[in-house]
Amino acid sequence: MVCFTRGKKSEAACGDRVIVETASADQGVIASILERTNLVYRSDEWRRKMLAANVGQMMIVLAAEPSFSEDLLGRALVTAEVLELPAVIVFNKTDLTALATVARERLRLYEGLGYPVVPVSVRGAPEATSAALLPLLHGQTTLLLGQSGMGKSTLLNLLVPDADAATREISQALQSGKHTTTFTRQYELRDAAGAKLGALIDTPGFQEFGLAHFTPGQIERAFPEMGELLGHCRFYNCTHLAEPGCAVRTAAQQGAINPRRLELFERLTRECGTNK
Ligand SMILES: Nc1nc2c(ncn2[C@@H]2O[C@H](COP(=O)(O)OP(=O)(O)OP(=O)(O)O)[C@@H](O)[C@H]2O)c(=O)[nH]1
Ligand SMILES: [Mg+2]
Ligand SMILES: [Zn+2]
Repeated sequence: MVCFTRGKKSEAACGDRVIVETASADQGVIASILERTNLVYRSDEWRRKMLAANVGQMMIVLAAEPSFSEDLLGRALVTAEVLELPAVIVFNKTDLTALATVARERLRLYEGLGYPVVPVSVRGAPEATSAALLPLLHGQTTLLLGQSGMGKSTLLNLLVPDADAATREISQALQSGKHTTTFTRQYELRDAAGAKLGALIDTPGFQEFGLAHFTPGQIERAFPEMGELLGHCRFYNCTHLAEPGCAVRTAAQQGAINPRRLELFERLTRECGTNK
């Protein structure tokens, strides 16, 4: 049934559970949205963009090509930590061997932090990809996140054959300046016999991922490598940006915190609270 909202602007997010009132034989109206277990969204100073609600885990899809942004990867991981969602990094297009070797090296840092990295080739080795990912997707509602062209919809089409989601060659996508997937949608994941295994949410590729809605406390707790250091700075309200006697900065100077991660922490802390 096609359902509409009462107001002009929809407050419902993909994955919401809603109460629907029947308006006609084939139309309904969303009367209310049930309480959410979580809501994944991004924000900047001016606006918020809802991604999905009631998510069980995140799969961040990266690829050997196009080159991925570590800033965006870091932001997705911080979101997962704040919302207490498990995060898996899916590293796609390993068939592009030379590029994949270089990109894979950049991911060692994240593996070291405890995030699983699953190398796959959705197009080159579809059966092995399904075998590697299906056990992780079982019983979960999984949010697929990533930049444009990484292969999220290709992966969705592999796992949900009747999804028929549009995919596009990267060169075409970049020339048109548009993303192939233009809206967020949840799909049911079923086994060969039709039994429900879980759900997959495909999203449009993002180019920015503002986290202005998080607090500094949420940000610092979202960095696993800082966990044991918190509370050991000279000042109890240390922001870890410039204070003397900061345990985080000392650890970074000693090489225990990667400079790329410290820089991300600084960027996110400066963004904090600009959208309340
Ligand atoms: N070489 C190679 N190409 C792949 C693989 N998986 C996907 N692709 C290609 O990558 C391109 C982009 O794939 P999409 O699935 O449209 O990417 P997307 O992440 O959904 O992009 P948006 O919808 O714009 O966010 C397509 O041309 C795919 O065929 C792979 O394993 N190897
Ligand atoms: Mg897509
Ligand atoms: Zn500090």
